[in-house]
Amino acid sequence: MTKRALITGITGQDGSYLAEFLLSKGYEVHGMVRRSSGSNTQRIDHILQPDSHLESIPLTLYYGDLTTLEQITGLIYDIRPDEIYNLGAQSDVRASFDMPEYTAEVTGLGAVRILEAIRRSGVAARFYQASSSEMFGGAPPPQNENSPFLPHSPYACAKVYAYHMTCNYRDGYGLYASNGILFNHESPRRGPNFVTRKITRAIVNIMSKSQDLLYLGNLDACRDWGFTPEYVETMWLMLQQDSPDDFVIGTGESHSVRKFLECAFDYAGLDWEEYVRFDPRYVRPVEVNALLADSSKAREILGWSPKIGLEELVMIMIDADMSAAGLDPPGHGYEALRSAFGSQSFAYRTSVPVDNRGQAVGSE
Ligand code: NAP
Ligand code: G4F
Repeated sequence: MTKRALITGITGQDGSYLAEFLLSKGYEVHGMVRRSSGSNTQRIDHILQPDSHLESIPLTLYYGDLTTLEQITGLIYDIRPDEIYNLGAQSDVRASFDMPEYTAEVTGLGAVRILEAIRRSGVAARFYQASSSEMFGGAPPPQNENSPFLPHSPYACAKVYAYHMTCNYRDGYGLYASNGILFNHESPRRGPNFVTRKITRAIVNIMSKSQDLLYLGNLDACRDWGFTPEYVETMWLMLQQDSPDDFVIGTGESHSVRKFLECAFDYAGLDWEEYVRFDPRYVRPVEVNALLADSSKAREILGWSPKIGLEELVMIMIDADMSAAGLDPPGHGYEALRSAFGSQSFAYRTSVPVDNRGQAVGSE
């Protein structure tokens, strides 16, 4: 029997890779999309508009918003999904300080609306909640499933609420509901305001002479940065277990923003200190200083371990941004992808070797 999955946040970085991954597994995929005055489907357009010789693709999109129950309940009744992945969120930590109420509404209450719709409908859907390492906030590294949550932002507070509600519906109503506590994960499809993509895009703009300087905030914060396509697989793995549970997912290596800068500018043959300037607007009222994942539980139970480390990640992102800008990339990122995952023919069949234009890396 074909399995059906419903994804909120399908137009985001993770949602687009997860959709590809589930399609490659033979799922019928349904995605909830916010109405927008412009286009917000760029990350999945390559799935929706495949080459004409391909068979029709079992991906259906619906308008909906996490701030209201009406569409969520309707979608769950109509689709009767086997699995629901709640990836939709106001996911920008800095912006959450400017929009605390809206962030709570979408990132916190959004999860509860779905849980409540599952409970009321009686549909036996398994639920994945996109929890975040940001919830650990001030907890000393390394962080695992037993570390305390000491949230340092409105975003993190909203995620902690959604995390606990997920556990509550699991314990109280017997729902199959799991939290993936994912550490930072990046890719060529990362939103341009997050620090990694802001840096890789700026480097390409500097090379093409359309940008002179890059303004950043705190360079001392440390993050455990992984490669997104490897992380969406863990979401699926979590929902394939006999019983629901919570898992920390990360590489087990942590680096400062400064280190990411050095690596990225080095790869492009540039000296970062010539181009980077400080702008206090990017400093947060409260910072999370150090995130480092202890993913022993996921390694043992899910059998998962990441293949891409910081240097490969930097090369993958810069190669993709250079290609998208019409520049000739050094190509070590593409080599890293090929050596880690092999080459694939069609983008939507596999989530891994795809660049930010949806092109299958390694297919000629
Ligand atoms: P993202 O690129 O910012 O995507 C967020 C998605 O949520 C987009 O599809 C967005 O739609 C949608 N969305 C925003 N507000 C919505 C609303 N009111 N109703 C319905 N949908 C809404 O985030 P991501 O990096 O893919 O992350 C996916 C999830 O994992 C998020 O919940 C994030 O908080 C969480 N997470 C991410 C990381 C990470 O490092 N990436 C780590 C831990 C947890 P538009 O495209 O229309 O904006
Ligand atoms: O790239 P960032 O904005 O990611 P952040 O805040 O760690 O949040 C991301 O990861 C979380 C998982 O831990 C997710 F839950 C969340 O949804 C999001 O995906 O910032 C990383 C670090 C911060 O310490 C920030 O202060 O980079 C520092 N930074 C320095 N200058 C900057 C900048 N961040 C941004 N976005 N822009 C800057 O100019």
